[in-house]
Amino acid sequence: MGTVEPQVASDAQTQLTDGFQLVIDALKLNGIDTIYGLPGIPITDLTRRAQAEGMRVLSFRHEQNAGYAASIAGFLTQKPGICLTVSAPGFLNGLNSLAHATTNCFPMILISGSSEREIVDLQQGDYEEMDQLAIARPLAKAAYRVLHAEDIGVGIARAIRAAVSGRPGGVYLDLPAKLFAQSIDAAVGKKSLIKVVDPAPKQIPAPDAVKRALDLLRGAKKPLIILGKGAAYAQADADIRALVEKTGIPYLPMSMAKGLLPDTHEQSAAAARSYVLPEADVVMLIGARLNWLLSHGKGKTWGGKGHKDWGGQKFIQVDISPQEADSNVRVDAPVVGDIGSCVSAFLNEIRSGWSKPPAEWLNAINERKTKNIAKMAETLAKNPSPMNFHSALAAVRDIVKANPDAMFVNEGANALDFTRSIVDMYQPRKRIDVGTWGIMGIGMGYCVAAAVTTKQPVIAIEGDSAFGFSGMEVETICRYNLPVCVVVLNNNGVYKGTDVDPTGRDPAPTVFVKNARYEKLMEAFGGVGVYATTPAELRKAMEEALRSKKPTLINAVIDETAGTESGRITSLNPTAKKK
Ligand code: ADP
Ligand code: TZD
Repeated sequence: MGTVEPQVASDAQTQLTDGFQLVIDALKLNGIDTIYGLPGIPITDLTRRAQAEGMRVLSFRHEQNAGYAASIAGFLTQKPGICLTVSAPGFLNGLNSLAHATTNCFPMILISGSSEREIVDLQQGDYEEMDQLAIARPLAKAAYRVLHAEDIGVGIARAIRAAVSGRPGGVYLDLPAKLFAQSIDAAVGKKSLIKVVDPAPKQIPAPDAVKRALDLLRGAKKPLIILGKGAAYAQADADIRALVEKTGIPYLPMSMAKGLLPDTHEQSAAAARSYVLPEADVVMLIGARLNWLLSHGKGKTWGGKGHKDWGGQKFIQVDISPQEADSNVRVDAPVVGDIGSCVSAFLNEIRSGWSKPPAEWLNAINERKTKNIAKMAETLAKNPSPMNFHSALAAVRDIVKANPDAMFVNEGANALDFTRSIVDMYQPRKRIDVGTWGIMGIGMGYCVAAAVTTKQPVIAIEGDSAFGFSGMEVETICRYNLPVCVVVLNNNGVYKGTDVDPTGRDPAPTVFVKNARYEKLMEAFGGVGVYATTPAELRKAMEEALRSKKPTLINAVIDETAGTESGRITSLNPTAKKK
C-alpha cells in the first residue's frame, strides 16, 4: 500500500517569493517609499511591481537626472534616496550622481541591475557586460553585490547603514539579473529581511572637545560661525539658531545653509563676507569643509599674504567625520560628533553665561553690511533694457520672499552666483544647488525630488547652459504634473552669448542658437511656456505659476553681454602666461 507523497502536498502549499519581491519588501520595511529610476532589462518588472505595491516610482528620461533626484531626496529627508538603473550604460549614466552624492555627503543608494556574473567575469561579451561593482567602488562610500535571494535583506540593510551613518554618502548595490528571478520559500524570505535599527546613530562629542572649542571661542575678539550644508542636513534647526543667537556671533551661511537662519537675520555677515573672512580671529565651522569653496582656509581671502599663506585664524571644526580636521589648515579645536548632539552640548555649556562678541567687531561688520546692501539695492532698482541678471533677480527675490515655503533650485555660473547673493532664503533646506563640485545638470532632477519629497512648489533658476543638461526632464515634470516653475536666464550661451570663432567657420564653443525658445519645450508636453523680456513679465509669470501650480517654463531673455567668464570663479580658469 503506498503512502501519500508528503512532498507533493507541501509543495502545493508552500508560498514562494522571489528576488523582485524581496527587494521591494526590504525597502518598504525600512520606510523607503520612493524610487527614482529608468526601466529596462533587468529591472523593468521591479519598477512595475514596486509601483503595484504602493511605492512611488518616478521614471526619468535619463538616469543621471534620476540619480541627482535620489541624491537630493537623501539630503532633504535623511533617508537614502534610491536610484534604480539598468546595467552598463544605465549604470554609468547613474554613476555621476553616485559620485556627486558621495562628494556632497548625501545619503543615496544606486541600485543597478547587472548581467550574468560568469559571463562578465570571463569577459565573454554578455548583453551590457560590465564589472559594475569594481567601477562603482572608488566613487562610492560603500559598494555591495547580492547573489542569493536570501541575502537581499542583508544587502539592503548594509546599503542603508552605509549611506546614512557617520558622514553620509553614496552607496552602490549591484543586483544581477538572475537574482530577481530566484524563488525561495516566502516565510524564509520574510525572516531574512532586516529592519535597520538606529541607522544613523547619534555621535556624542567628547566633553573635553566641547570645552576646548568653547574656551577658544570665548577668548575670541572677532569670532565668526560658518554654517555649511552639513548643518542643514542635520535638521537641528532650532538649536543651531539658538547657538547663533545666544552667543551673538556673526555667521556666514554656505550656499545650501542659506535660510537655516533667515538671510535677513541681523547676525548674518553674508553681505560683509570679504571683510569677515580675513578679519576673524576664531572661526567655528559647523558642517562645512575648508575646501575650495572656502579657499582652503588660507590665502588672500583669509588675509594671508600669498595664495598659500595662513591668515592667522584659529579654527573650531564641528563635523561627524573625524578625518576632516587639518585637511587644509590646522584645526585647533575639532569637535567630532553629529551636529545635533554637538550643538546641544554647546548650548548646555553656554547656559551658565556667555558674553557677546566685542561691539567693535559687530559694528565694523554692520557698517560694511549696510554699505554693501545699499549698493546692491541701487543696482537692483535699475531697469535696463534688455533685462540683465540683476533686474531679473530682483523680481525673483520678491517672489521668494512672498513664498518662503517654496523649494529653490539653482544652477549656472552667473545665474548661480548672482542668485545666491541676491535672493534671500527664509527657511532651512529650501535652497538646493550645484554643491561641492559646482556641477551642471542637477536642475530638473532636483526639481522632481524637491516637489515629491516636500510637496511644496518649486522654483528653479537656471542658466541656459545649465538647463540644457537636464532639460528633457520637463517631460517628467509634466507627466507627474509637479508644481515646478523653471526660469531659464537666457543669455544665448555658456556664461554669455557673445563669443565668436576667430576663423569665422563655426559658432564659438560657448555660444548657443540665438533667441532659443526654451519655453516651447515645456509647451510640447502640456505645461505652460512663457517668453519674458522684462522683469514685470517675469514677475507676473512666476506669480501665475505659483498660483496655478502648473509646470511652467519661463524663458527670461537676458542681455547676452551680461555675465562674466565662469561667474565668480574666473580666477580658477588656467590662463597661460603667453597670450
Ligand atoms: P558646504 O559645501 O556647505 O561648505 P560641505 O559639504 O563642505 O559643506 O561640508 C559638509 C560637512 O558636514 C561634511 O564634512 C560632513 O562630514 C559634515 N556632516 C554632514 N552631516 C553631518 C551631521 N549630521 N553631523 C555632523 N557633520 C555632518
Ligand atoms: N559640465 C558640468 C557637468 N559641470 C560644469 N560645471 C561644467 C560643465 C562647466 N560649467 C560651469 O562651471 S558653469 C557652466 C558650465 C558649462 C554653464 C554656465 O552657463 P549658464 O549660466 O548659461 O548655465 P550663466 O548664467 O550664463 O553664466
